[in-house]
Amino acid sequence: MLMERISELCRKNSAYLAAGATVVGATAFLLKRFSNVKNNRICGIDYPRDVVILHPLGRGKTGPDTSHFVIKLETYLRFHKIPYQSDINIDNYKLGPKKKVPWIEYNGVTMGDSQMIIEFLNKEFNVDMDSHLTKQEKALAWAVQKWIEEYMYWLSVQSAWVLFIDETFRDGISPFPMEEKSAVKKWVSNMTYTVGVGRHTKEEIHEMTVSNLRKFEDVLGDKKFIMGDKMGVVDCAAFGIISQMRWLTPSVCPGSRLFLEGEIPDVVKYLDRIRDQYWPDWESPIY
Ligand SMILES: N[C@@H](CCC(=O)N[C@@H](CS)C(=O)NCC(=O)O)C(=O)O
Repeated sequence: MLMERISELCRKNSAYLAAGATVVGATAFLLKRFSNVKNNRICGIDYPRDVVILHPLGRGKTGPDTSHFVIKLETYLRFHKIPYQSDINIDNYKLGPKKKVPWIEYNGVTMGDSQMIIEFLNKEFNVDMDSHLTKQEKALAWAVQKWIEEYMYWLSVQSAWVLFIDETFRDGISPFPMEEKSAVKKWVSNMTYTVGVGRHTKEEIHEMTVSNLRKFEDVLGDKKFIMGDKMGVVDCAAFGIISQMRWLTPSVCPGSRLFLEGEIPDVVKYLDRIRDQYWPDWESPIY
């Protein structure tokens, strides 16, 4: 009886129902369009032209950013004196096109991944930090860079953000509030487990960290930079990762102890050289 009544009502009011459905659909479409427009920042309105807008992670007490790859990119920007502004937001890693930091906006282009950004800016600004290298030297520099970025990076992350996370938060190295410590540990542990480094014991990680830092000391020797007298992109990457191991990792970490106890003097001189030249504001960056 009730069903019959409902279908009769529907038949009589089918035109109204169709119109209602159209209005609901159109509203949903417009809302979606509107929210997309809001997310798409417009160059010249939401941010200035001809300036790289850098989206970093966040400051630690002992260094300008807690992301290795932000420091890599910023060192490159400073080397070439490319004008940039940092847009600090602790959620930046969720907002960028690759859901990682760093990411940039430049004259209408939004881009993630430090290496892709460097290659893009090389073209935009007609610069090339590696122009002094031969083809073979470029390939060797790339191999060293990937060792540091894809292996030492994860050892560094596992140490600072899993094994010594209590000290990382206690010592003010973390830009995240204390109440987020457990969530951050869980998030990072999931990543390092997936990558593989998170499956090693604490002792194994310490041993790998120490032995890789010593190998980096051997690669450097008494050279000013990794490939000789001139700085290249590989040095921006190495500085990004190894500066975190020295200045943004708790001093109880066996890797940090190597720096403090004078065991890797060439690495110390190398980091000091780059910091003194490009990061006079390391302790309190002028953003
Ligand atoms: N290959 C990327 C790596 C960037 C990266 O791993 N960034 C980390 C911070 S150092 C990040 O955003 N992690 C957040 C996540 O993976 O969810 C690049 O060179 O930019």
